[in-house]
Amino acid sequence: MSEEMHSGIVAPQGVWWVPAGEQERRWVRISFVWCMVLFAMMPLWHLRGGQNPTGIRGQVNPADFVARTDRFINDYKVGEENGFPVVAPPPGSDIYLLARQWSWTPVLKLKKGAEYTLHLSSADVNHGFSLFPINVNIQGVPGYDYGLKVTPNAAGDFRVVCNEFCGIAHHLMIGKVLVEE
Ligand SMILES: [Cu+2]
Repeated sequence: MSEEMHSGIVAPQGVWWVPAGEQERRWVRISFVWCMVLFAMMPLWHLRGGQNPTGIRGQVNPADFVARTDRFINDYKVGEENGFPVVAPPPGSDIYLLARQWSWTPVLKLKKGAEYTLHLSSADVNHGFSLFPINVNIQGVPGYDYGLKVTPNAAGDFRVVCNEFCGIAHHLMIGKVLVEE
């Protein structure tokens, strides 16, 4: 049988068991070294880059998280806005933000320079916490309490935008964080 004539039944005559040429080996070595560089960058950038928040994570029953958020609202409620409670917790306290289809509860009123422990979770599906116009991104996952030490370093009126598609009214899911001097 000639070399050109082959089918799925008769294996073509190959060359892949010939040892790799020097050029090919060089590229394999370069690729390997580059893989290692990228691999090392993950932990390195976590520590040096300061862009990955290190939080306190724990499991929580979604209904329990809703109850905790309600308690938090009852404790520190100062008003209402568009039917949503406005909550002004004291500095140093644990603050709760509940994501659900399709809202963020409550409106948080914080003090600039004060430290809080933010607890974020969802009552139903995955939501994305994105603080606008500042680049802060956290996931709100049902069943998990994502705790994060936060210190607002700028006063203003911020929006919380959901950046994880969560259903038909996802684009309307906008929360509010107020930071006072
Ligand atoms: Cu969404």
